[in-house]
Amino acid sequence: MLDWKSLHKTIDGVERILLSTHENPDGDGLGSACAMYHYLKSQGKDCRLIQISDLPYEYEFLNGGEIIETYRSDIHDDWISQVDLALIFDVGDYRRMRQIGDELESNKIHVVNIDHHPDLSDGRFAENFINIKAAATGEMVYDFMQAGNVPLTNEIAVGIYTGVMTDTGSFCYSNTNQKCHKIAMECIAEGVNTSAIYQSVYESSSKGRVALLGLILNKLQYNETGELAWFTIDQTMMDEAGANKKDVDGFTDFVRTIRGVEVAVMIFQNSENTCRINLRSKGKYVINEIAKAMGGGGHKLAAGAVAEGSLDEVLPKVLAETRAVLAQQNGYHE
Ligand SMILES: [Mn+2]
Repeated sequence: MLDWKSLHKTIDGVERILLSTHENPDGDGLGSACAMYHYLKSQGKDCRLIQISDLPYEYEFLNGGEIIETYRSDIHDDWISQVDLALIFDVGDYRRMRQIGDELESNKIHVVNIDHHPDLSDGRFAENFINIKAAATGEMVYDFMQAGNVPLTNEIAVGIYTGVMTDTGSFCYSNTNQKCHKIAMECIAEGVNTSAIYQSVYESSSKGRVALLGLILNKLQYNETGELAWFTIDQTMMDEAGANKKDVDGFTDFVRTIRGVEVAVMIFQNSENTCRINLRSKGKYVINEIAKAMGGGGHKLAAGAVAEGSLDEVLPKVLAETRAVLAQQNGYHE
């Protein structure tokens, strides 16, 4: 059991608190941070939720009161330099905070990691609250609230529910358990509109996103056994589809749904000299070692990395790593 009471104590003893999550934020990181934001505000804390990326359109519903800020050095550095405490949700790796992490480090801020990703022993977190058995970081925020007898308000419940819903693939993935459903029940009791959240997250594709999906499906590639499927995205495709960087989220999950595919890989050239790598497994193979080898990390069945280099440089490396893992593991079972 994690000592959530000690975290309550730490929070009670400070005034100014920064909340953040990883780049390209998802429903779990944002939902967890939002739930905590509303709790801290109710406690009269001076807190802000600042993260490094643009807010994905599908999570606008979390942003009532425009509480989610995108980091800008000129706007935020002064404030960040004065914080007493930073709470980081679902980050997986300290580096995935980018400049926010650098600011926290250079100002020697007490940074607390709240996460269900494996502990990377980064050393830059002053405290780690890690529970790799939790289906979502949102579940851990729920545990934190429980430990402090904090009643769930609607706003807190919306954040927690969003975390659990998105990280369990709407209560379908293998990490879904009774506790996830119990949390959902309590959130619904607080008036959370579950179908509205579902629609916001999964039924708000832009036309550019769908056009891009068409392009990637057209050039989807498979290995000899058909267990591995991969696709690449370059700027030409983005331009042709009229898509933006946020539009690529979820494509790897979709490719994993193909019958016979065990591992799906996306490689997206997201800047001149970096590629974003996304890996998804149905469960037969553990794929976070591949992400690690590429400088990233993640869960056993869902992981990613941002690697230096062009598509032509990164693709062969990722494929070689992935093929090696498939050959080595020859079928992994939990
Ligand atoms: Mn998560």
